[in-house]
Amino acid sequence: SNQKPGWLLKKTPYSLLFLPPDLQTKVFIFPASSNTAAVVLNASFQDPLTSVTVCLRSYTLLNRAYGLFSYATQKSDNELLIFKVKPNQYNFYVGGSSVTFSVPERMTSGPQWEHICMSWESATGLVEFWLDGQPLPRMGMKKGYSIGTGGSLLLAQDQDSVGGGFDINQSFLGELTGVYMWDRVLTPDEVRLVRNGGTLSNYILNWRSLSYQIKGYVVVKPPLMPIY
Ligand SMILES: *[C@@H]1O[C@H](CO)[C@@H](O)[C@H](O)[C@H]1NC(C)=O
Ligand SMILES: *[C@@H]1O[C@H](CO)[C@@H](O)[C@H](O)[C@H]1NC(C)=O
Ligand SMILES: [Ca+2]
Repeated sequence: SNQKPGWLLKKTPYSLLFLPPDLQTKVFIFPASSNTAAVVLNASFQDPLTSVTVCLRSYTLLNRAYGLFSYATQKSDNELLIFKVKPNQYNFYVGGSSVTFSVPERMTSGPQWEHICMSWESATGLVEFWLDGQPLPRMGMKKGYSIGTGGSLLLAQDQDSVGGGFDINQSFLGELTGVYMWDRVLTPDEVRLVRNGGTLSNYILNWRSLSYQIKGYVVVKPPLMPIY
């Protein structure tokens, strides 16, 4: 067919509006390990962040390390980073420091989507990590710090410089969906709501209205099974 990539362009009687697409029924597929594939996100926040929450869902069979969510500034390539070291270990970075969450073995066998929410607040330094709706014991780092503006934000790689420095052995191979970011720490009720596909307000990143740019081999498709 000659169907145009409709998401960029929505006609109204009076004007052309450029609306970011609603990806509710879509996933990003990263079909191959690479040091080029990534989804670059437009997360414009005007002031340095003293609180933040990031939520996303991932689906992968990888056993090796990979970057899921990477925000790099001139000051630190790991200004905000969600990095999975191995199936039972997540590392979260703020301002170049990190905490490690060793998570329990999964009770069920077989592949499944994994939902995470990670938050950090400057006032206490506390990091919250919610895995499939369960909070882990909190840890802390970078008390008093602020996450800088004007950096480069992307999915599926770990930046070692602003916008680059990818390592194929730390690339994500699999499927991602439901990526959200707020400049606050979500309440437990809000985390549950997000996990169940509900909507909140005041997003920095909103999967239902996402400004993104694909780099390299990334495919956008519906999931093969319902996610919620
Ligand atoms: C990024 O987001 C900001 C605020 O939502 C918007 O003003 C800007 O046009 C966006 N940039 C791109 C390249 O989409
Ligand atoms: C990635 O890992 C493979 C297998 O361990 C290794 O042979 C290769 O040199 C690594 N590549 C890089 C860029 O580190
Ligand atoms: Ca890095």
